[in-house]
Amino acid sequence: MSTPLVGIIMGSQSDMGVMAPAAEMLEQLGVPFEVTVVSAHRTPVRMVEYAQSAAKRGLKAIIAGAGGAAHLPGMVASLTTLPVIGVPVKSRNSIDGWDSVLSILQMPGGIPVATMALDGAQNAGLMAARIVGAFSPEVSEKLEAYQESLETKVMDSVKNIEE
Ligand code: RP5
Repeated sequence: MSTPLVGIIMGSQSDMGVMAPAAEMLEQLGVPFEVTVVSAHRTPVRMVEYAQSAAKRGLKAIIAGAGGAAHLPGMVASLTTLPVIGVPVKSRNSIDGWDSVLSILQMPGGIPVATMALDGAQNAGLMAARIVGAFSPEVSEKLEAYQESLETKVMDSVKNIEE
């Protein structure tokens, strides 16, 4: 197994269903990754250790998903200079997801989090792959092929409609 280049973390095991597409995307694009649960509020020391060791362990980007008072992505971003991609999770006690979106999106100047759409884990996987792909021709080629496959799908549907 190669050294993970992307870390996928989430505030609770209950986020796994929403976060799985990030892992699937990275798998499909051949980007090695790791997945674990890190809670900003319930395992704060673990969060600090994870974020502070991430770059030393070889990670190039961190995808962090959380719901409700979703402080994990922002706090992790404050503890590393790696790019952090935030996924707001619409958890069951969520105020329609807005709590998750706003607590990840509204970062103070100086500490950026690349915030995805609500439950947007697939794009988080793609964004992390793009970061890795900027330095890896192999991953970049797979991303190109992926985007071509999206175009082909749409053009096939156009043909079906027009026939
Ligand atoms: C957040 O609270 C987690 O990210 C999750 O989205 C939400 C609910 O967590 P559980 O109560 O299911 O553990 O911290």
